[in-house]
Amino acid sequence: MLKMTIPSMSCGHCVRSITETVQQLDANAVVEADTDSKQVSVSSSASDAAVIDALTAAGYPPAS
Ligand SMILES: [Cu+2]
Repeated sequence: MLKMTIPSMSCGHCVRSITETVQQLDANAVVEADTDSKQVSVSSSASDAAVIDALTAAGYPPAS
C-alpha cells in the first residue's frame, strides 16, 4: 500500500478527483483519503511511481 500526504487535497471534490485519477491507472484500485489529515492510502496494481506521476499531473502532488 502506498501512503502519501497530499496538501492540496481539501474537500470531497479533491477526494473524488484523486480517486478517479488512480482508478484510470487501475480500475480496481482502492483509495482511502482523509481531508483533515491530508493522508491518502492507495491499494492498486499500478506502481507507486505511476500513481505519484498521475496525481502530480492532476494537480495533487504528494508531499515528499
Ligand atoms: Cu477539493
